[in-house]
Amino acid sequence: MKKLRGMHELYAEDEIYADEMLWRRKTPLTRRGFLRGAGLSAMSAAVGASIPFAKYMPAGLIPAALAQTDAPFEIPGKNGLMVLNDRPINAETPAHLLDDRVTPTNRLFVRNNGIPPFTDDIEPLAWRLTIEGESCLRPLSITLEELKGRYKRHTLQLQIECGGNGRSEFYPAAKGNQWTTGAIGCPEWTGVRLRDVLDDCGVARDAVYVAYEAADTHLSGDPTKRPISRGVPIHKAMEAESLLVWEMNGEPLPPLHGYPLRLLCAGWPASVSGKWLQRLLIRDRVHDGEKMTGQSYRVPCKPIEPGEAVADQDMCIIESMPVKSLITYPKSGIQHPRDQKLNLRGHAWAGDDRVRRLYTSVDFGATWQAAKLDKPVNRLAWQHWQTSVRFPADGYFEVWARAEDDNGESQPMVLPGWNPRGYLNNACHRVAVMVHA
Ligand SMILES: Nc1nc2c(c(=O)[nH]1)N[C@H]1C(S)=C(S)[C@@H](COP(=O)(O)O)O[C@H]1N2
Ligand SMILES: [Mo]
Repeated sequence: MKKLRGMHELYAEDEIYADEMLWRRKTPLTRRGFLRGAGLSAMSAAVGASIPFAKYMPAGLIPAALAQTDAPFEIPGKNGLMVLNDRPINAETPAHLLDDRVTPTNRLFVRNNGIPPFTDDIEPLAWRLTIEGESCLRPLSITLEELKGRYKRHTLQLQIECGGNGRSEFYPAAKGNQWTTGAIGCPEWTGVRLRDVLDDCGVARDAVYVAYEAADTHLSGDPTKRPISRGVPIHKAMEAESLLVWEMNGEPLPPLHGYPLRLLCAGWPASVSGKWLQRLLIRDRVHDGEKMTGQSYRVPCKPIEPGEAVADQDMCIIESMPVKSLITYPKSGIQHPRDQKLNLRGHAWAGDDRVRRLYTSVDFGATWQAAKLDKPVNRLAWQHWQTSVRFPADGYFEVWARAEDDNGESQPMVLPGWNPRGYLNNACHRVAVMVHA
């Protein structure tokens, strides 16, 4: 079930928590001031102007500009997202709001496993990244300012999709955020290549994995626990598109997306793209950090019956994500006149691979027609498609979209293999169209 809550409700329950969650503002004893940096920019963006007296603004105060509305709870700086959970904040984007070729910041889903660091505490240029680990030859500690100055900058459009996107459709139901289709986006990111930094540190011959540790804290408040620490094999870390980024869509990373520095390894479950990045470990083994083991981001190595138990040694870590697509226009449920063509468009992506064809159907998959499909702007960016269809009669129709990757793998029309945590649902996206005379 979708959870639509009002901002007032969140503030009424716990105003300090709401304030901290939304703006990452630390509540001073005086309960005043201190909102600056990215937290202040997030609030400014939400109210639509700079806030000259921000330093006097009491903690726990909903800006009146946002309070005087009955709209369901919106994460400030976001537009139209569905909130799935507010402890921690998780929100997804309805398909028709992902219509832009480059996902705007206000339309990118948010997935947090823990409590983000306080934005007020962060001096972005002094932020430190440490690189060490068993297979790191020359451990390095570098500030964000040095990182920006020392390595060549790259700007790429890279798609990130939560491994659990589509989870809500699995039966028996899987625990976790009940994502429908909206935990995906493809913004433009700016940073340096991870491999340029790793080369500087020296990667030993026995290196197997590169892992991240970050500044967010465990929901329980226990400082000895981490919310998440994942990683990728060396070959993925060394790809030209694996980046350490500080900008999204030409602006500093927003607080909820990893300000001031994050890792981005596109095409894999987005959980490998560590936010609030503090430490990289070059490991001589498969990383064994939080959410690398057990059922987290792992699926049965061989297909199983829905609901069947799987032994730990039969679970495999998810790597490249499967081929998938979205219909971003029209919005599901529209009315359409029968004598007119209906234009359709959307995006398609295929993990490390490329999409080679996109088909649509208006007869529940009985027949398919090929759409026009663009090449990706750069490797690991999603690809745009468009086509138009006619309807033979009045009544209820569904438009289905199905992508096929370069290996000939196609999206399934029904649910793919059940797995305990409900990962990797790449079933075809569908929208409803009511055709009338
Ligand atoms: N430090 C840290 N990095 C993290 C997470 C987190 O909770 N903490 N969540 C991961 C998961 S599960 C996902 S899907 C993506 C979500 O990225 P976004 O919130 O920028 O869309 O961040 C990943 N990186
Ligand atoms: Mo995720």
